Amino acid sequence: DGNELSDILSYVDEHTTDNEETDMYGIAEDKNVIFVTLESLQSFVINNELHGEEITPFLNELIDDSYYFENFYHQTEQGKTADSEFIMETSLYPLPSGSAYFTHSSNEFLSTPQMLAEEDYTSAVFHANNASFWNRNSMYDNLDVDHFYDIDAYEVTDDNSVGWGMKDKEFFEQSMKYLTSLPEPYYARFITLTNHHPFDLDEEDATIDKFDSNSRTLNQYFQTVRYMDEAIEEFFDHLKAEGIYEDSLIVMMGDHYGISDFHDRAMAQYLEKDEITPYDHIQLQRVPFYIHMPGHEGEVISDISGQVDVKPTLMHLLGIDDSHDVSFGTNLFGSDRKEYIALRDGSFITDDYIYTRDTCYDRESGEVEGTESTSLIGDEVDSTETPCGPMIEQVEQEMSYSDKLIYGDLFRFHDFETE
Ligand code: GP9
Ligand code: MN
Repeated sequence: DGNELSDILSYVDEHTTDNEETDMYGIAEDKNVIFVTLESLQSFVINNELHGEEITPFLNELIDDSYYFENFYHQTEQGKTADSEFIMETSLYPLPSGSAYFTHSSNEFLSTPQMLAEEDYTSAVFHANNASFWNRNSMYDNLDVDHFYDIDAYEVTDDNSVGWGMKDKEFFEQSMKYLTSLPEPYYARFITLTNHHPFDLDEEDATIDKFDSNSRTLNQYFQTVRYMDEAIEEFFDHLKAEGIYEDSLIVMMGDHYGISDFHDRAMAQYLEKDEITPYDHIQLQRVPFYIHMPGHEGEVISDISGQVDVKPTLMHLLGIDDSHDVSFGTNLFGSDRKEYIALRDGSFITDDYIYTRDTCYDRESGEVEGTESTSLIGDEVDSTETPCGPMIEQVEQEMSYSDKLIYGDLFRFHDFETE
């Protein structure tokens, strides 16, 4: 109802709307935006080694001339890739269960493609899978995506496929003819596929040896991650060859974890730890986030950040006023940021602490803050006894506001223009 909506709008106004001008504002104005979803890529492989070799040589080097966010968390739930898309196209949280792509695909949203259309951008999504997977075809119509290059746009053969479908190198190569035909400026989003569970790869494509543990999944993961690294490098080469690279803003984001806690023993072995604690588990939810703009040196940014921040950040770089948007993230280049990154299960990360499973950890050391006081008292979380306490309820409140917007389709009652 109307009152509910106005509560939510004032919350968002107070906590996430920021019109701060920074020297990054508008630096990518009118540029083509190329966004790459890095399937199942987790940050722990970046600048890390296996058998004494870099796992991701290209992505490691790319950090030198990109804005690279080393403490960027995925915020997805059961909707996995679809959730990651939903978050970055709307700056809302994904649903606690199921996926908004299926359950709320005809809701009213103010999406990134829609906001960019107002600036004369053409939007396109490239993904060599069936259009109906994750109900993308319906959702993309609703989000105002102009062109969806799905499996029918590609020549998929047994030879150029593995695991879930077309290999990423082929995918990028075959995408180029469509990309170059788009009217500029465009917002083109590429969703990769090869680095997907169970991480199968043809022997001829493997350029790093498997890991050796009790987890076949983790063992193979390093190989498909390396393959992705090479595919991205080739994609950059195509962009350069077509003269697209120089004038583009290239943004890349891991969509969600690839290795679940089912593989904790193997993961602990790889990370040379005794065990994977709940604190480690949260730290493993970091995924790479790159903003690469040719000609800009960039920097490694350690501030905590998350997928809800992508949309406001993009708008900021493009110089698009988004003060009318209802978003739960903040521009990553601003100084007036929210003080936590909330994960969908209620866990959260602040500058100093990590809260998960009723326990508050020191973010730096991973030590538990306080002792028994972090446990449940009756049915209530004793939220005053740890330094995380004050934020537990706010995070819950924020999630429930986001859920209410989606479940109630409340944007039907909101006029984004006149706010
Ligand atoms: C499917 C691909 C993978 O098209 O995006 O989806 P996921 O299983 O990672 O959610
Ligand atoms: Mn995925």
